[in-house]
Amino acid sequence: RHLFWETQPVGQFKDRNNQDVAEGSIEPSGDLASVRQEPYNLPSTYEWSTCDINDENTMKEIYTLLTNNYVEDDDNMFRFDYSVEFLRWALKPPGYFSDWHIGVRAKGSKKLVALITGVPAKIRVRDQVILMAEINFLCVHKKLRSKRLAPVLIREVTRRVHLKDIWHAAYTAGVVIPTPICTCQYWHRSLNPKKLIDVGFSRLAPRMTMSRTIKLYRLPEETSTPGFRPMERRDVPAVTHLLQNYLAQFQVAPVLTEEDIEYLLLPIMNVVNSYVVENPASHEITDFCSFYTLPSTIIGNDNYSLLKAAYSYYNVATSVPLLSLMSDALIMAKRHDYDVFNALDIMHNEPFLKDLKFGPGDAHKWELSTSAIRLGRNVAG
Ligand code: YNC
Ligand code: MG
Repeated sequence: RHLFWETQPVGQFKDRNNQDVAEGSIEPSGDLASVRQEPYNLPSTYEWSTCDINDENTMKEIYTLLTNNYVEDDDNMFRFDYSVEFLRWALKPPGYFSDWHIGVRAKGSKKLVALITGVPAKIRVRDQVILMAEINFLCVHKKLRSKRLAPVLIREVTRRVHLKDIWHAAYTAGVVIPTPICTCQYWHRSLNPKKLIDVGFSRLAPRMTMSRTIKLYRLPEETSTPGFRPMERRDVPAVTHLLQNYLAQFQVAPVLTEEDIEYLLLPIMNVVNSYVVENPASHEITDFCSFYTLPSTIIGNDNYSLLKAAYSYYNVATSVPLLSLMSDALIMAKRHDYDVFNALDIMHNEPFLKDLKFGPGDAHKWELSTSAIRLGRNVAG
């Protein structure tokens, strides 16, 4: 039973195989005038606090809450350690709303104890483009878990999304909640196998020595694609074009403008790395790859405290095989001293994962869900 989720306008498990339940919006788009005007009630010793993410101190408070209380792997060995710069990047996309950055504080100490955030995004679902909220960074302090605070946070962000006349949302979770439209799995490519083995992220394979393992994962120093270089502002129109064409083939995908691409993909040190392939003769931009930086705290290890991880973001290959482009991305990540390169088995990633020596993660799967929208079962990411 999901006592909270059963009350929400999301696909319900009981309808999963019911052919009579039509695809599309679950509720008709709401009536702005009927949206509740007051915030939902919190337990009496807590209060709502809209987080001003332009304020350095508030950003540090968010950072501290997440770095100590956010997502861990199933064995509680690693915990996401989003940097302040990354959080700023994730929370301030074009058109963001300040009042979708929702904190909960203890009334007495004013300590930040919970968070939920939303940012606006245009998402195409088959042939319909829908303005949605992307919900992320739901976090309740470890000492306040299992007190049904999460449903209050979710109701409150829903109310504030509705107040902007937006009636749909997209989000991912490492737990199964009613009802995913897509499930995917992380794959990991060792860049620094010795450290990964030392900290327990990976294990030495049977009959493998450390030195053979290091040799197995060794990468060339130099990228292989002629014209491969970091993306610059002047590349934005070409990259937008490449990416829009690429995303058009998927059943669910964001709709990205030049303004979005400039914001999301122009390199920011230790946040996002992006590379283009510029044809040496024609100067045309033919290919593009990118990754973002999300380190994890290594919990309780005497020798290492941080796992430096790169996560595959958007990649579009037209002039070279995707495999070569991704190999160059791995080389850049290695050169920047990342320990591991992660990718999900979505978009066109699956074919290159095995060839480039990625291994499947044993960590939980991430489920993409939508709120207020129902999809048939034959939708693929
Ligand atoms: C979760 N991750 O099932 P039921 S992902 C959604 N996403 O409800 P309590 C979740 N719901 O089953 P706790 C969830 N985890 O009874 C749990 N739930 O119907 C549901 N972890 O609440 C759960 N961050 O407060 C149950 O649980 C109810 O104290 C139980 O708090 C949960 O950001 C949590 O993994 C996750 O900080 C806050 O465990 C806490 O355990 C925690 O008793 C570590 O809650 C960090 C972590 C989640 C990362 C993420 C996306 C969140 C999406 C939220 C849904 C958005 C809906 C759309 C809203 C806008 C709509 C419009 C228009
Ligand atoms: Mg709770």
